[in-house]
Amino acid sequence: MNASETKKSPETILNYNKLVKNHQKLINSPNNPVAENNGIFQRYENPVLTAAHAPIHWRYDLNPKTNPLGLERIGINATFNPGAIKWGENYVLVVRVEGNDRKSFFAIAESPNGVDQFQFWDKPIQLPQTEEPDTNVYDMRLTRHEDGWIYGIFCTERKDPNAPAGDTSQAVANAGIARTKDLVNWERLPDLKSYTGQQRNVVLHPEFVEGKYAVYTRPQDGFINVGTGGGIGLGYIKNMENPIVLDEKIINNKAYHTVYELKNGQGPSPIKTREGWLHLAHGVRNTAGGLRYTLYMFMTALDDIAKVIHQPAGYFMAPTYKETVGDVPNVLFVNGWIEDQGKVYIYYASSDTRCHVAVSTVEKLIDYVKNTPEDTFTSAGSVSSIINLINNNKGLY
Ligand code: M1P
Repeated sequence: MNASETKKSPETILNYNKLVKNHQKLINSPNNPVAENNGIFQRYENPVLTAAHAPIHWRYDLNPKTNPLGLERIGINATFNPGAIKWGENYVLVVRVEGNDRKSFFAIAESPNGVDQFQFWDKPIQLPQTEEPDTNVYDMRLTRHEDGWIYGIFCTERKDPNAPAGDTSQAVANAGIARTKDLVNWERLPDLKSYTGQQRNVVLHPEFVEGKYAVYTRPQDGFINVGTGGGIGLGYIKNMENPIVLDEKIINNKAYHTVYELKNGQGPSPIKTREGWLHLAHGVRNTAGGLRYTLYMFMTALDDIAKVIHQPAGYFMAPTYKETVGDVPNVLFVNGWIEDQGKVYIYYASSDTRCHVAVSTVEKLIDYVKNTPEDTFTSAGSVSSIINLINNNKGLY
């Protein structure tokens, strides 16, 4: 190939300029609250992150010698399930970025206001490996622990060594653990050791409990099906450098004919309030159209984090029509929220494809968990709750 053949053509230069311009336009487009809300939380019009937010220099070889035609080299398929943390004045997400090759990895995106202008840092996180390399990693929960570290607990997935010959999809899920003080340098700790099968949706509680680390778990028999496992568990770890979970017990179980009938999982680390710990979780039920993932809330006691003291019936958030569409349809999933001076920024993802924000307040969420009727587990019970409300409203409408 001679020199003139390797030069960028005018058409290629035009394409690059257009790419950069459109990317900047996407990042800088304002995000407005949607017109309607239920008083509990405020959704926003646009996703805060999509695959198109991935930086151009992650995707394109910008060297005219090696990419004279200006083609995309590495495709990004989705950005979803972010962990979240307030970082100085800014709002930071540790995003699950998934390439066209199906591998997920973590990358940090930062915004000055929490609802728009999220921009990825220069490079994805290069996560240190254990002796047994991860095949795939995803869904990092961030916890600013009172020991001074920021912990990121995530799912690490590897091929099941006991899968029958010819079965190329069986995997084993476990919790990988990394910690940092600056979000740049990450120290990898050993993977979680628990005695209850596979683990996904493992989350660190931010405070010591009787001198131990407390972790929310989700024991499961298989990779997808929780089987006889399931429910949100709570266990204790003496030393994060040798993370063995002790005394694991289920504090919030799956239950027949609820939105968390099939399985559930703790979302982000809980928020401490004057009334108790606010928890956000996902619940899964089966339908003729496949699994449906919605978000629900509950509150645990300040003096006993194993005790659920309030749990509203049903879901807190379910996918809107637009949110039902994506790689894995009908899914809302959450593993990041930020409490900031009484405001709560909930970073949820839809259909394993993109990230959104919904904004509420601690005050509203406490009211929601305390005063929404609990599940009665029957239709007649649901009607009773409505009749009570109607009777209390008599004379008021
Ligand atoms: O595809 C929906 C979600 O499925 C898994 O969650 P769970 O373990 O509760 O079924 C995870 O893979 C999650 O990342 C994904 O969003």
